[in-house]
Amino acid sequence: MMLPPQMRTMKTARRQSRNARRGFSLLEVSICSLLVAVLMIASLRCMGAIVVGRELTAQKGIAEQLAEELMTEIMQKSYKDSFLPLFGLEALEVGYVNGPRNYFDDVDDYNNWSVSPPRNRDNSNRSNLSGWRREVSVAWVTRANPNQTSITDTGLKRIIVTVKRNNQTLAQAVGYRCENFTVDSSNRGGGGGGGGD
Ligand SMILES: [Ca+2]
Repeated sequence: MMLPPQMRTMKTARRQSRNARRGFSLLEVSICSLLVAVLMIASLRCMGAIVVGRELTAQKGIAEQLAEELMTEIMQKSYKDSFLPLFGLEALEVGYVNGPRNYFDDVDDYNNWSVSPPRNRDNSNRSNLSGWRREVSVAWVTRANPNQTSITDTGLKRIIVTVKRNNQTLAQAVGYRCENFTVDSSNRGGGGGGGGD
């Protein structure tokens, strides 16, 4: 049946209004979906950062322990060799340049020690430390300014132990050893410095 032009106009207007409402609803849904997606991405990034942060904190803890352990070992040694002391390994010790460290008997024997992965004092390997490295540098420093190195024996040595994982430095320990400082090894824990680590 043919409707009058006025009624056709009203019907068309109602249809257009319904379409407009439907289009607006779809737009709202789209915006909501986009917001949810953005929030999910932000949440995942946040979770990822937390996981990475925890992993890095755990690795730094291991690195600090490795650095402290080696520093303690070095600080228990003599300031210098008792027989014809040189800076570094003495003549009869150069065969132990790569360990075992059982034969290191003074502080500067550790100079340039760099091994990956870290080893026990008897040179045996340690487990679960693939990609890790411990490095040691020893230098004479002036007493007036311990940050300033010296080419002559000042009676004070600076020891730096650096621990890296995949070439990234995660911990560094700095110690100073005086010539007139004597370590009382009987007062140290862990069986007086014995053992293999
Ligand atoms: Ca020595």
